[in-house]
Amino acid sequence: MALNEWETFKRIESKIKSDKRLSFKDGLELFKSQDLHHIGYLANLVREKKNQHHAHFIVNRHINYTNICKNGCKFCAFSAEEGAPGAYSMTLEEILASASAGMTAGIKEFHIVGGLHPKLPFDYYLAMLRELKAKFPQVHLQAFTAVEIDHLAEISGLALKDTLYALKEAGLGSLPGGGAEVFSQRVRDDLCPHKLSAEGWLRVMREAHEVGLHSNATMLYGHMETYEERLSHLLALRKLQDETGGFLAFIPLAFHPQNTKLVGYHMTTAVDDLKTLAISRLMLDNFPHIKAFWIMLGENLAQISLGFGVDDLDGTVVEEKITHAAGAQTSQALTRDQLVRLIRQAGYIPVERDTLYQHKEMH
Ligand code: V47
Ligand code: SF4
Repeated sequence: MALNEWETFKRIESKIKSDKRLSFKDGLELFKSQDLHHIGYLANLVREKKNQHHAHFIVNRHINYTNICKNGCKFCAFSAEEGAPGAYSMTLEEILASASAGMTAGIKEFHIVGGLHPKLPFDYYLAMLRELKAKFPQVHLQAFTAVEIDHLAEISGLALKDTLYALKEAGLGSLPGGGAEVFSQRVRDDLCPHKLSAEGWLRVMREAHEVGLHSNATMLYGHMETYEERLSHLLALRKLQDETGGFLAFIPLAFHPQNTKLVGYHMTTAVDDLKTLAISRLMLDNFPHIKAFWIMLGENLAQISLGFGVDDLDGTVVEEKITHAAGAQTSQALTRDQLVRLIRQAGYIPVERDTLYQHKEMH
């Protein structure tokens, strides 16, 4: 290791040990370093301080109610135009049937995400929440990304805050972190010019937190973004979290290129995945949790990531369409026992949680 890199690591370690914030420059030096193990060691210091030796997971089910979407983001293999082959929208009966299918024992969360359908009315979304809540009162509804919330405000004709209140009243428990992509305008102009802007995404999250809804946050990485753009994204999230404290977990999402409009792009490498998770842990000093979505990373790498800053592996999932449309080779479901085994064999304590990390059960 070059002397100046050694000095950089020492400087960053002493900042971490004295609870000082890492700067943009610190983050950039870490991204440019090839010393993955040293980065992991630093991330692990923060992980152990915040979450000890615990590795969280949840028994949940994903429900993707429609893939019809007017945005047509270039990185998305899931969405379809209305009437195109494979385009679908679930009826409320189908949503309820999907919610009841398969592994329902002890289920704590439905994670509900879909495309921006040009015709579904606001009442469809309210009825979805109400009926799910009536049938599964004990299950938390984590539903609708900031992008969908903005779309719902548009179709309801309500102000953003009133839209959030109406959804909350119908049973919405929290917001998932999707739709953030990378905040860089350069990237968005190319990959998702029709999508809610970065400022719009942050505004929805701010208002959601203000009405008492917690949320997660994500970053889609491994396409055309630079390290600098990743860091600006992380710092924008850190700033909002300083103001609201409403974020629960940050989830870096590894880009999957298959069947997307981004031809010639590759899957992310294990080194980039672990580095991104670890540096996220280091930069986001005000986020309680860093989550590795095993569906995107694969079970093996998700297990290893527990030593690189990650303290949450998401959940049982059961049915996943967004990443699988883009070539994910992982299965779509893990049982509670499989998650417990993965975590135990990595040497961590499996902690089954609810969405808000309020009730926890050690395994
Ligand atoms: O918003 C789209 C991304 C997100 C691709 O909040 C892609 O706990 C990779 O946000 N390759 C949906 N990613 C998934 C998501 C999520 C997943 C798990 C947990 C949580 C949480 C949130 O997936 C989308 C978009 O950013 N995405 N296409 C792709 N080809
Ligand atoms: Fe639509 Fe979301 Fe896919 Fe973009 S990523 S096309 S907003 S479903």
